[in-house]
Order: sequence, then structure tokens, then C-alpha cells
Amino acid sequence: MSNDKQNQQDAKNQQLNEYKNSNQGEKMSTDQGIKISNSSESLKVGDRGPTIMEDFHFREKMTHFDHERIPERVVHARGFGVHGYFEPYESMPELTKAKFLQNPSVKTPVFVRFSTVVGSRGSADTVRDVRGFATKFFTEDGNFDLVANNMPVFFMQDGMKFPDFVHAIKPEPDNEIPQASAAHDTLWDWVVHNRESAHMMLWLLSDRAIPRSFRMMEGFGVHTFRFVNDQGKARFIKFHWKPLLGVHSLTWDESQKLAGKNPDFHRQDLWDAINNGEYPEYELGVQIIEEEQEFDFDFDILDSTKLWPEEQVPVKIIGKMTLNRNQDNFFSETEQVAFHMGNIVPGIDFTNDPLLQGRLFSYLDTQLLRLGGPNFNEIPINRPLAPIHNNQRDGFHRMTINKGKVSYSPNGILNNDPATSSFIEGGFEHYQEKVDGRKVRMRSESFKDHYTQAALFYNSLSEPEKRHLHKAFHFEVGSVKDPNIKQQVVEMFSNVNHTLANEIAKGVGVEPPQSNNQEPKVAPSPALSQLQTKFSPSTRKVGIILADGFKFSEVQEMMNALRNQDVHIEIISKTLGKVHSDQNEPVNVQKNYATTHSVMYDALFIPGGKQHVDQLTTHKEAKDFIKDTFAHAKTLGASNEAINLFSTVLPKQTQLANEQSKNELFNDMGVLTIQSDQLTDYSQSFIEQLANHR
Ligand code: HDD
Repeated sequence: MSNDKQNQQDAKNQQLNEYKNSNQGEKMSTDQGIKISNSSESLKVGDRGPTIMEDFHFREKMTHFDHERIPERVVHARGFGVHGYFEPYESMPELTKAKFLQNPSVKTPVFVRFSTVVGSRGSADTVRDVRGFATKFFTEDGNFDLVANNMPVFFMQDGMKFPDFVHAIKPEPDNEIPQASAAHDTLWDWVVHNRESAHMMLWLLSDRAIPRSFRMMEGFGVHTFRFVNDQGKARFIKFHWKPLLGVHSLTWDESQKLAGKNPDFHRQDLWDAINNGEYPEYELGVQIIEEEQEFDFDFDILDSTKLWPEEQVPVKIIGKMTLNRNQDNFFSETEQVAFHMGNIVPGIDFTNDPLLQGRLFSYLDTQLLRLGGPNFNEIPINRPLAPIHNNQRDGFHRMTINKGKVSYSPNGILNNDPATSSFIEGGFEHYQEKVDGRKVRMRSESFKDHYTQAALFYNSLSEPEKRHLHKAFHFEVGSVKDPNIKQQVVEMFSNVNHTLANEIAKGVGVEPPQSNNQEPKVAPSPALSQLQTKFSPSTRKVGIILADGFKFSEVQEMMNALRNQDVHIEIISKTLGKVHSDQNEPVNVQKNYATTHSVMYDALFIPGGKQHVDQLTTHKEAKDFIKDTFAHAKTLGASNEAINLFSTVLPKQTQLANEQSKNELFNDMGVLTIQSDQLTDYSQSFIEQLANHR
């Protein structure tokens, strides 16, 4: 990496460094810099007397504490931020004049905030929800914010409906129940009265809504944007992030258990990966539609409830983002970062998508309240790298010291500085789209097909994905109390697919669909199924349960093979400390049963060793580990004596089978067993299966 490239990447870090503060080796002071002699006792009249007003240190400490909280985001309150950089693969002046997309040797610093939408700041990471994927690019032309989600469509077509939708999906206002969940009456009441939500509701009830990791989900800009080149030629585009680790999900049971066992599962996963040097990478792609093709599709490209099937409009990969540094302070960075759809750079422009237009107002507005005034752009995490010169002045918490008398334009005193820039000089000029029409509160006829793409998504899912979707309906709509709403959900989704509608009806205890709706006949789009994704064992996590007397050679062989593939291993036992092998070799235990659970691993391996297996037979927790790993269809492996342990825990037929047919039976069930001291081939099969996720 050349120095220039490195310097560019570090520019944001250097800017942030100026504001960093560490207490290490320092003396305690007040906010005014006065050294403090005692910060535990308030100033009193006598050692049992009242505290006195004069105690400036007490008052400063307490008032600061009393004012520590700011309003949480009205949506996307729970999030987690990381630093990184973006690099384009090639120069693309024909497509866009955006400078950060021109030079493969320039790394543009980024800050990304991943989030859930509905839950409050302290809710669990693994709930069923859309995930936010917001990226701030600190480009030389100023900040570009790509405020994306991990689903390519949205609940509604017009920003005007957003407050209604959010009120309906948030906890109900009388009792603030349920937290971080769509499984309640008001949301589904909203859905049946807003049928444009059909497509997005299927995404929300699909496995995409319970990702395995922030590192394993796609990102979508959702709206149609424009790329504009230096000749002023524009094209319609959609942005995509594609994770190099592939797109993978939890099961519903795992995500529910994780919400209790480790509510920070996703942020922990990201934090650990970056600390381990396993930097998450996402390729940036664009779908491109020429202006002349605007009306060539059977959907309106300005409608945010529609995606552009990748088979029809391929995704062109144009660069890669690497996330390589954890934040230093959650509040200063993740909490204070302010995204805004209107943060855009020359070469990228908006379209008339009415949802996008609504967002252009809302983001700036919300930051004014959340961050206490108009100077939030001066907070270090939000500061652009590009220089700022304008006549905006004053307001709460102004940091910049603007010199001189002139704060207006045009002016003579400063010869009209700061001067504006022409398009050629890099000034932002809005794309001169010709628009002609009457002022109306209406929706275009071309926005009125709500079911074809919902059917496209449903038809594109594999059988297991469809089964998960049906079960998700059983839970979400099953939690609705009003039978009328449930019945209307069934009727609504009979417009999408009759099997789906009947499945919903069966699971939630209402009548099959009464109306004779036509199902749209749509061929699947394979790109929409998660089965088409990439699979890799790298950075996956395997639990190995041990008790004293385990076969050392087996564990060693397995661990070496896993480590060679960058798989993480955690040794689990009844108590923390050390366990000893059949050779009396000590091994450190990282987790005891109390501090972990099967849902925190991608796979489980139990080695042989008679004494060790005899003990595990008496451990309920070890058996629960095996049961859950099996129930969640994750890689489960045992060698030699441990196979017997599996037969006592797993389905009845394995207990009845003889030794040979037992092994075959296990292998048919996806459980990997081996009766041999040589684990070389076995460990490779284990890794292959681990890579396949389930
Ligand atoms: Fe939004 C936050 C993504 C529609 C209004 N939104 C927010 C965040 C993401 C998105 C990722 C979190 C940003 C962060 O991490 O700080 N929102 C989307 C996507 C949408 C969308 C992909 C549809 C395509 N949003 C949307 C609409 C409106 C808003 C239609 C209002 C008209 N969104 C907001 C907001 C938030 C927000 C109220 C809350 C906190 C914030 O902006 O900074 O302004």
C-alpha cells in the first residue's frame, strides 16, 4: 500500500485523534481544569452535617451526570458503529463524476452504523426486524451518506405514511408492549390497510430479518438514485452492498434464545471480528437503467416497494468496503453520528421517488432535536474532511470560530468570498430533470400493483425458506388478538399466493381465504434466495465440550484443522479453570455451562475418551447443547465414545440401532461421527459442513 493511499485512509482517524482524551497517567480535574482533591465526599458542614452550595465540584459532577442522556433515535435507536474505508475497483467517469469512485488507489474513510429499527436502545440484537446499514463516506467532495437497509424494498411508497407506520409497529401506546416486535395488533391492522406493504412484509417475515451477523447481510439503498457524469448525462441506479462472507441467518428459535442469553450478540460479533483482524468486507454494486429505459419495466422504477430483479438488471460491482477499526467511544461516535439522505456529492443525485423525497426532510429535522441544534455537523464523528466555508453562524454549541465581520453573501468587503463553484469547478448542480404537472395529493397508477413482486419474492424462496416464512406468520400474526385482523391478513396474502394464505389461516386459527383472488404468475428470481449465497467456514465459531479424561490427540487434530481455516474455537466445560486429558495434558476452559449456550456457536464437537464421556452423560447442560445444536441443524460431530452420548440424547431410533447402522443413521441426520483415532479426513468433512452453515 502506498503512503498516499494510507494517508488518505487515515485522514479521518487523524481528525478524530485531535479530540481524543485518555485518563491514563493523568490527574483528575474539574471541567475547568482545576485539580480535585476528593471526588467521593461532598462538602459538608461537619462530617454529619448538610452539603453546602459552595461545592462546585459536586454541582458540576452531578449536573453533568443529570444531563448525560439525549433522545434516542425515533427509529433505529439501537445500533453499533465501526470505522473502515472504501476503495473503487476502477475509474468510472462515464457513469459518474463522483470523485470517490474514480481512483482505485484512493481509500475513502467511512463510518458505518448497523441498527435494528423498532426496538429501543437497550433492546436485543437478534429480534426479527429490518437491519439498518448506514454508511458515511468522508469523500474529498464532502460527506456522502448511503442510508441503507438489509432489505431492498420498503413498507410504503410515500414518506407521508412513515409516522403512521412507525406508530403502528412501535410498542402499543397504552402499555408500551411489545418491545422490538411486529407481533401485535396495531402493526397488522396497519398492514391490512396499507396493502403496498405486502412485499416488504414477506421480507420482514423471511430469514433476512434474523441475520447471523452484521457481517453476513446485504445492504440496499432501496431508492432509485441517479449517477451523473461530467457531461451532465444521468442514469438511474440502485445501490447494493454484498458481503464477502455471504448472506446467512439464524433460526427463529436461536434468535429468541440469543435475545435472552446474549442481547449484544451482533455487536459483540462485529467488535470481536474487528479486534481479531477479521475485517468484514462488502462489495458495492450498482444496478443501472438508462434514462430511455425508464418505462420498459412492468413496475415503476420510482416505487420503493419494488426491486429490480438482478436477472433483469444485473448488479455491476464497482468497489469494496473494509471495516477495520472499532470505535473508541460508543456515545461520541455511534450515538452522535448523524446520517442524512441529503448528504450527497456531485455525481450522485436523487429521483422523484416519493419515499426518498420524504426522507430528504426527515433526517435533518430529527438531528436538530436529537443533537440539540444546528451545529451537529461539528461533532467530530460528523465532520467532513472537505473544508467548510459558508455564512451559517452561531446556534447552540458552536465550535468554529469564524473570523471577520462578514457573514453574508453577496458582499463587497470580502470580494464575495466564500465564492460559489460552477459545475465544472465541482459545485453541486441538481440534475435538470424536466417536470410538469398539477399539484395533487395522489399516487401514480403505476404504483398500484402491490402483489406481483410479493409473489416474485415468495416464488424465489427455497422450500426451507418458505417453511420458515410460514412459521414466522404463525408467530407474528398468531400473536394478534383481534380475529378480524388475522382474517384480513389471510385475505390480503391470498393475492400473493394461495398456499401461503392457507398456511397462514391454518396456523393462526381463522378461515381459509374467502375471496377468489388471482395469484400473480411470476417466475422466480434465484438471486433472492439465500441458498445462492457464498459459504465459508472462516470466522465461524465451534464449541468443544470437554471433561477430564478426553482424548487429547483427537482434540488436538480437530483444533489444528479448524484453526487452519480461521475457525474460532471455545472450550466449554462444567466449571472454569482447566480440564485434563487422558494424557494429563491441561487445557484452559473458556466458558462454563452457566456463561454460554449452544446458540452462541455455529457447530459443536465432542471428542472421545471414556472417563470424559461418562461424566458428560451426567451433565444436563451438555445434553441440552447436543439437542439444540441438532435442532438448529448446525454441524454436530462426535468421535469414538462420544457417539454413545449422542445416541442417548438424539432421536429414539439412534438408541435402537446397532453400531454400524447407528453411524449411517447419524450421517443421514447430518450428524458427523467417526470411530477411529485418525481424524484427518473427518475434520475436513466437519469443516465443509460448517461452511455450509446448516
Ligand atoms: Fe429512515 C433512521 C434507513 C425510510 C426517517 N433510517 C434511519 C437509519 C437507517 C434508515 C439505516 C439509521 C441511521 C443511523 O444509523 O443513524 N429509512 C431507512 C431506509 C428507508 C427509510 C432504507 C426506506 C427506504 N426513514 C424512512 C422514511 C422516513 C425515515 C420514509 C421519514 C420520512 N429514518 C428516519 C428518521 C431517522 C431514520 C426519523 C431516525 C434517526 C435518524 O433518522 O437519524 O429521520
